[in-house]
Amino acid sequence: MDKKIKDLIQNLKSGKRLALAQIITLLESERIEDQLTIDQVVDELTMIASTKKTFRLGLTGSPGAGKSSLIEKIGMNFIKRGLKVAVLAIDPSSEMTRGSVLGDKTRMEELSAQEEAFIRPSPSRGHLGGVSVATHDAIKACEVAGYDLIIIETVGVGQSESQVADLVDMYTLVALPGAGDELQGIKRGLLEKVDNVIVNKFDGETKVAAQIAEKQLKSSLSILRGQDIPIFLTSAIYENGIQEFCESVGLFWKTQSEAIKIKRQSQEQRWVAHYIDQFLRREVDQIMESNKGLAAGLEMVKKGVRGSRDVAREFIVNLLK
Ligand SMILES: Nc1nc2c(ncn2[C@@H]2O[C@H](COP(=O)(O)OP(=O)(O)OP(=O)(O)O)[C@@H](O)[C@H]2O)c(=O)[nH]1
Ligand SMILES: [Mg+2]
Repeated sequence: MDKKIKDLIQNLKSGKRLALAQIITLLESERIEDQLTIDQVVDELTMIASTKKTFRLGLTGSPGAGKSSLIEKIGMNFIKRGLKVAVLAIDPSSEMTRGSVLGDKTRMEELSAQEEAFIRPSPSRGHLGGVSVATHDAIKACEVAGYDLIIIETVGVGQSESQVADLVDMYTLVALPGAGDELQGIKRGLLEKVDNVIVNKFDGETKVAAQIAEKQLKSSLSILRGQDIPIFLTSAIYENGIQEFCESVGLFWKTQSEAIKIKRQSQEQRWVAHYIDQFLRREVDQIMESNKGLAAGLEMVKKGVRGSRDVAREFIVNLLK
């Protein structure tokens, strides 16, 4: 490891924000020449992070459900308990423009002004439907930098739910008032994975609809899971229900450290497969760019003389030879 990186890790350990931002940028790098360094950095971060009693909370829900508004309140709640809070917001729409970054900052205005808070929007890249492996690594960087509570915000799209579930100690669905789970586009896969649900916007005109959503989700969850999944009715605007949710996070964090440890161990094992997915994809993309056989195949697809499936399969067969 070169001296620059060693110094960076040293600064990270002493809690310097700039070092944290720089390390996360490195972890997000897709440059081939950075990958070996990233592997070494992540190994080191993993070792240091494993000694910390942190908590990783994931909030997933449709755009506009109120995730950022809730995180603002949840974050402030834990900062008032004397803890440090990091927020990693994964935004699929921000890939090109980093569009809603500003939106997120204004939704988390009070939190982002705190000395004890770190907020990092990351564009989702790659092919994993919203979460990149960099997020898994970035959590550890936040922990090494001394953050106690790490909150991950994701929009539950694509295939990302199992990956998000593998990132966090507690996985929370943020649902909107009104329509049942089908109409809200909440996927079965997500309902199967979450540890609890927040029905937000339990206020004003949407108050009654929130209660209806709670009832519907309760019955869907009991059929699907055969066990009680806690549901919280909240208003991020009026700060209702937030305290109860934070209490339950705090209780779980405090009393379930052994269960959390075991959960993280099996998550870490599953990350081997997630990393393989990502690494393979990256290698294959590279090969695809310069592969003559594939280029010829693509030409034939264009002329309509060969099928696309056929060309794809031939490419893979040749690759694995
Ligand atoms: N009435 C009401 N509005 C809320 C509540 N929470 C959030 N909102 C509003 O809902 C809109 C979306 O809130 P955000 O916190 O940005 O939602 P989000 O889930 O983070 O949205 P994305 O990041 O775009 O996916 C904003 O206009 C908020 O002011 C709530 O509890 N009650
Ligand atoms: Mg948001």
